[in-house]
Amino acid sequence: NKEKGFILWFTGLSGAGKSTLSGLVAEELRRRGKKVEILDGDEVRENLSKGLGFSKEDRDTNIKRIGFVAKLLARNGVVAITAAISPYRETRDYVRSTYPDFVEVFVDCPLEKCIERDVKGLYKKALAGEIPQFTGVSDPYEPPLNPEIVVKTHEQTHEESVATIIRRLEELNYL
Ligand code: GGZ
Repeated sequence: NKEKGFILWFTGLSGAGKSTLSGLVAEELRRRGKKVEILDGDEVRENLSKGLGFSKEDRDTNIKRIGFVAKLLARNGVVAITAAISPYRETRDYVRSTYPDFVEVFVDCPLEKCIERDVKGLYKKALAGEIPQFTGVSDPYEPPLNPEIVVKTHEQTHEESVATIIRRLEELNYL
């Protein structure tokens, strides 16, 4: 079981900390001898999903592509880490249904905190109406109901969140 690949699926608002945490978790897993790939929302949209927008249909297409590639990697022994907003519960659950070893990490951060951080200035634009269909502002985000892991990035340091994730992966017998 511990040699198996699996999908580690981060979900959460823009600016919640998905990319940062996925990078830190990847580092720790590599230190432990795992093969790891990260499918980051931003990077996927420049390559695999180039040309897709943010309608429900396009987001679902994006998420299903990421899920498909993650599955190919995981079944070859790689830990496939994904970090896309993946706002729709049903679409996440669909991806879950395509692969048995699927671990969902809810990066829980209140919208107000994400707006305060606004690392890329996107919330400011979205709140001004300059970016339509912006998740959390003018587009839905459906939090997971039963994620395997929850980290609260407004209450925990990144190190604590990484430790929470690693500990839980050990409990689930993936490490
Ligand atoms: C949400 C948007 C939008 C809209 C551009 N809504 O924080 P970021 O900047 O770097 O990450 C966000 C990224 C979202 O792409 P995903 O592929 O993760 O989304 S999804 O899972 O819903 O397919 C954000 C930026 O793109 N961005 N416009 N309207 N985020």
